[in-house]
Amino acid sequence: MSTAIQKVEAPDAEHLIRVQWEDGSESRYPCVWLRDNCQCPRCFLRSAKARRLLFEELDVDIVAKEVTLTDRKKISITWPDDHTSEYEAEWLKKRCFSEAARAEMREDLFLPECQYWGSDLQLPKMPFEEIMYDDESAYKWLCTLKKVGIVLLTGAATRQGELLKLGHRVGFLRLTFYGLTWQVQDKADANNVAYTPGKLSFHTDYPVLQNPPGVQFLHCIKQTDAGGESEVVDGFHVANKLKQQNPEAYQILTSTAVDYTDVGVDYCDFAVQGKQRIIDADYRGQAVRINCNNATRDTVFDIPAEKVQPFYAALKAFNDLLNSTEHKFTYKLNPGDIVTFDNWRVLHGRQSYQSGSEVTRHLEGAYADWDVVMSRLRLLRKRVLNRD
Ligand code: OGA
Ligand code: NM2
Ligand code: ZN
Ligand code: ZN
Repeated sequence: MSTAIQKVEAPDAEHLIRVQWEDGSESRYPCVWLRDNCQCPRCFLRSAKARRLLFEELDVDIVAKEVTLTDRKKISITWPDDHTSEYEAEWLKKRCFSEAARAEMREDLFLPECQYWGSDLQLPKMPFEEIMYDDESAYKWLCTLKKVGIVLLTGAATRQGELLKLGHRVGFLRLTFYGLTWQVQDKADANNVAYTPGKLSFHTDYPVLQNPPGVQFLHCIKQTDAGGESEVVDGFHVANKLKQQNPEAYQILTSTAVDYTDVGVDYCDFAVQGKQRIIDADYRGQAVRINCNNATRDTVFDIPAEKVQPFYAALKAFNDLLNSTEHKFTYKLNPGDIVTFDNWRVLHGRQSYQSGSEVTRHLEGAYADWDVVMSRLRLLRKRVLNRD
């Protein structure tokens, strides 16, 4: 990287420093930000990579007293109280406030790139064993999971416990009222509709929670011959379509708080209540999380009576799009498969199957948080690409 500094100046009338790079481009850094981010041991705790400087100690109107170019790789600033700060060229360059530099940093940190899909999905597949011992494969797994929203891992053992291993691989699993891992099979007195042989229409898991699990793992241990097929659909892609085709429905689903409920006993007893919008959108109106589960949507519905039917009509419009053959992808899990998917984006479902006296179908499931998964992705990238 050519990050040598040509010139640095602190124009009198401005509360910022101008850095001119070797290639002729210029970056501007506000003085208050520079003082706030002084990297000296008094202001910054290296061992924690965290700020020691207290906000109370920061003068938000501060202006540099003197700025010097130490060598072409470092600048030095003296503040009015004679405290001095040094900043390296490369460090500054990464933190440039230009739109382009910020976009680059944003993409690097959060990998926002999204590859939409419909029934044409080429379901990404990777051997479970490979991602378990090979860092490059694990990195590729998590990048694809982030970008496409779904990856099938194949060749796991056909017994319980594989998801605990996968949990260790990423860091740790998310404990919920259904346990650290949970068994999807036909159960007597099922405490969840998932634990019956019935059809599960498109849903996301656990929208009753304030922070629904970001990532879901489903490990097929036993599969029934007839029925039990899986379905997935790209919720963000379909939300975009709804926004185009039926903006009124989109407006309703992105603004109406829906009541969810989950009451029962499993890992311990629980009585959970929550409110979520079916489609969570960001400031631009772009969907960032789908919260949709028909089974746990509460009978209590805390909206005015006249808004109820329009809400149902909007949800039907969304549900119709989810189920259109153009959008949904159908496949069947085989014993040893682990489907890993973005539970904030991908809605999943399954066909019904025959109940019997024996267990004919058994999946083990688990959740992880996106914070944990993205953390592992960044660490794997650093190791694989030998960066930072
Ligand atoms: C679930 C679920 C899918 C399946 O347990 O929430 O969606 O194939 N299961 O049984
Ligand atoms: N299970 C699979 O929101 C939900 O109730 C989804 C959760 C029971 C852990 C199902
Ligand atoms: Zn300092
Ligand atoms: Zn589910």
